[in-house]
Amino acid sequence: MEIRWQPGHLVRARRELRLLLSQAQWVLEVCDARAPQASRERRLAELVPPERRILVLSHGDLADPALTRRWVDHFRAQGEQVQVVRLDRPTSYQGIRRRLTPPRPRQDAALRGIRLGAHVTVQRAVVVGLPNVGKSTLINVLARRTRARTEARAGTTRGPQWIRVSEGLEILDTPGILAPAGIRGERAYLLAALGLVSDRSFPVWEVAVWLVTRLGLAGPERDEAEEALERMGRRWGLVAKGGGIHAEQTALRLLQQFRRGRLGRLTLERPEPPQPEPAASG
Ligand SMILES: Nc1nc2c(ncn2[C@@H]2O[C@H](COP(=O)(O)OP(=O)(O)OP(=O)(O)O)[C@@H](O)[C@H]2O)c(=O)[nH]1
Ligand SMILES: [Mg+2]
Repeated sequence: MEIRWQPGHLVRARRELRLLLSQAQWVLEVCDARAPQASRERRLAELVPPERRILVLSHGDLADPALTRRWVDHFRAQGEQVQVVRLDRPTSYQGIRRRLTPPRPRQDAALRGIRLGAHVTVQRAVVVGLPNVGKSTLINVLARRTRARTEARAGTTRGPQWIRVSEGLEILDTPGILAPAGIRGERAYLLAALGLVSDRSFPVWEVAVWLVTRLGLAGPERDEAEEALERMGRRWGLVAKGGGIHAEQTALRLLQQFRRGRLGRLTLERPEPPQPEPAASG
């Protein structure tokens, strides 16, 4: 399977990545805790050293907690600064704010009460990551209000946008930036299952069959996964006139259930050395 999706605003944003990175001291690299390796923006580690970069694992509420701990250990062992966040627990974002804003200079007793405007230095951070990983949401939680538009659909943020999060902190929201060539192999299935690319850019039935097998909802054979999907379609009443199920609707329903955590807290990747991607042909 290969994902084919190149919206114009993402192509532009990719070209501007280097320029964006040069505009801030900090880079917040957001990935999805349910597939932290596959959902990372791979060129970032080469472009920005770990001292300037915080790896944010979003959707911590939907990921398997034990596997999330293993992923955190795995990334820390590689020298990364890591923070796991979850939308249902705003305090989980505090560690990011602490790292980004240096302690204020201690006020001299004699000066207390005088506004020390000159001492307030503004920290700037740029948020980057694949589409729909939760970049704008992260900014909104840190700003404690809705400043950036968010949606459960890949490709929501159209262009870079500076957002003032607090007195000493400004964050640049950016559109998700995908690798240039078509994404292939296992990574394509992982990104598709998580909804990090448009649902129109991949064959949904194929991804649903893969997910059923991956989650162990049926035996390892393709037939078994397809039969399990048939049963789900019937249970959901997605039956066509001829008596067969609406395959596409059934597949999408399963993907939605997984993405919303209705199947439980599930992580699709285990921390192991990354597999090399199959070489692009033609
Ligand atoms: N459950 C849960 N949902 C989250 C979390 N973070 C973000 N979301 C949801 O994920 C969806 C995508 O979030 P956005 O902030 O729009 O993602 P983005 O990276 O800005 O997406 P683009 O602008 O399309 O690149 C939204 O529906 C958010 O509510 C989280 O920690 N937990
Ligand atoms: Mg966004």
